[in-house]
Amino acid sequence: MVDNTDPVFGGETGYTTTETSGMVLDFSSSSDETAGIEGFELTIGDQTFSSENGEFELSWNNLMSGGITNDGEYTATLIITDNAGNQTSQSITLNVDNVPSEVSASLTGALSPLIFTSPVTVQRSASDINSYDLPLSISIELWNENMSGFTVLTTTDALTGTFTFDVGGYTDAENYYVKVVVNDGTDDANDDTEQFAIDNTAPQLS
Ligand SMILES: [Ca+2]
Ligand SMILES: [Ca+2]
Ligand SMILES: [Ca+2]
Repeated sequence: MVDNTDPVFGGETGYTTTETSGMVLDFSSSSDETAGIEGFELTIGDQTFSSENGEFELSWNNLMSGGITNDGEYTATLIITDNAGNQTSQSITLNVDNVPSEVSASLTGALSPLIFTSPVTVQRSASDINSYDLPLSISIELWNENMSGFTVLTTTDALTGTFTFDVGGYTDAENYYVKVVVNDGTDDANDDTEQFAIDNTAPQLS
């Protein structure tokens, strides 16, 4: 039997997953007319995975062993070999989406629970499932009525803690907001917002 013809690639050339999740790649629709396909090899970074039927079920640990440790676009190389030794090479794109950080915030003030005078304390707790995204950048913002503008009260990279600020100079209003924004260095910032009222006016005698 003479077979000088390369195998024909079949399947998708791009795959997407999220950080910490695995990925299933399927090239089983590849074909070789004469000799038939002997096997498939997929190389990610310096790691090579083998498959007889063209299906690769890769865990996150498998992907990490090939150097994929964060969100981004990566390139892998698939080589299909037929039983006569002919080979076809195909570039495969692996997209990894970021997992946004988590954050929660709570407020306490002198007239808790909702109407505050100074001092106001913001308690925060932030986390990210991907340890390589740390340290997170955390911003504590004070938004005015109807969320039409804000001031950054402080920034930090400490995941948990409290921040206290003074509202003595602010105009009384029912709808101020504290927004705690957490960013893991990607576009996927996350936040938690708490509404509160400021009352700096003493009761009037009538
Ligand atoms: Ca062939
Ligand atoms: Ca990430
Ligand atoms: Ca993340």
